[in-house]
Amino acid sequence: MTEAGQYISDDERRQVIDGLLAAQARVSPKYFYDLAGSRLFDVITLLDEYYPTVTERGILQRHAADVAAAFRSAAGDCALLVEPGAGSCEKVRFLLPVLRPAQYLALDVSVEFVEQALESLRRDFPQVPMKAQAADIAQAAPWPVPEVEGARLFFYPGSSIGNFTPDEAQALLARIHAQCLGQGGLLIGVDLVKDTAVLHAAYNDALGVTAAFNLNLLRHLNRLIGSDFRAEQWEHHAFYNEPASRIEMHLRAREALTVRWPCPAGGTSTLASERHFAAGDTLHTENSYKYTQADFEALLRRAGFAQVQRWTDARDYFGVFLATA
Ligand code: AVI
Repeated sequence: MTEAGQYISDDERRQVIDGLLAAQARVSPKYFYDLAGSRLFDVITLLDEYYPTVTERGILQRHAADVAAAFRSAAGDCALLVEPGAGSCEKVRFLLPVLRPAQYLALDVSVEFVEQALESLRRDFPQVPMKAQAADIAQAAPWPVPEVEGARLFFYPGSSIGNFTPDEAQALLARIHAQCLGQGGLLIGVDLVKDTAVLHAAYNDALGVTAAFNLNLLRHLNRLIGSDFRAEQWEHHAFYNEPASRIEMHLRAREALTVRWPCPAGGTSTLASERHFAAGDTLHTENSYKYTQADFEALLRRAGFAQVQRWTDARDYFGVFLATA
């Protein structure tokens, strides 16, 4: 999470500007999550229309003991539970009492945010040693996961995997598989393909919270690269792209407009410092892929996992997959 006194590296700044200048302008969904964006996302998870959070929580609540037993029988006792992108560390509460890991490691870009969450988790589970480490799991750098004797379980809930393209998702799953060192697994939450109307409503809620979450990204970009986006010139646009099996979120220009940003310090950059948008042009801000159970299982297998078990809700809206190395 980047806030006041924000820092963005030259490389990252160049990537953002490249995206703004692309034929279909785009920006990484990671820029949703400044402080306001993180709070807005928390509100999204409480909305009636946004079924993924409550559905996944229900599955974990009902099946955590089965998951722990399945992991134990496939890989043995859990020596280390690692949660990439841990955020508020809420869902791990279902696992800790039944999995009883020897250690819990929460990885996140914002280590301060996770540290706060760990304070209350430590009070509730004093027997489990816990640590937070800074890590951006989308980056190529190795994750700071300690060597342990015994099985590691990676826990990646929330269908965040859906925000990667299927190729990127497979690469990320393969990295996790490699880090299981032949004796561990991955427990992952995945949003499933379903009726288009249900998907549409989840990303176009009646209160407009998802719209505010999307528009807030413009304020964040202004702080990061000094651009002059004006939120009132843009509107939220989200739809299900059925052939690609993904929700697409865009910001659509309400009128013809030009966005400007300063040249990077030194002034030697060859990148343009403005982009014109015609009325109706969009800035693509997020993909959220939805999988069938069979397709996600196939993806896990292509990433190297040998055994896959899954649990779903009564409507088959969401799947929790346990894949072992
Ligand atoms: C974090 N991620 C899984 C959410 C999703 O559903 O793709 C982000 C989100 N975007 C709009 N609403 C929620």
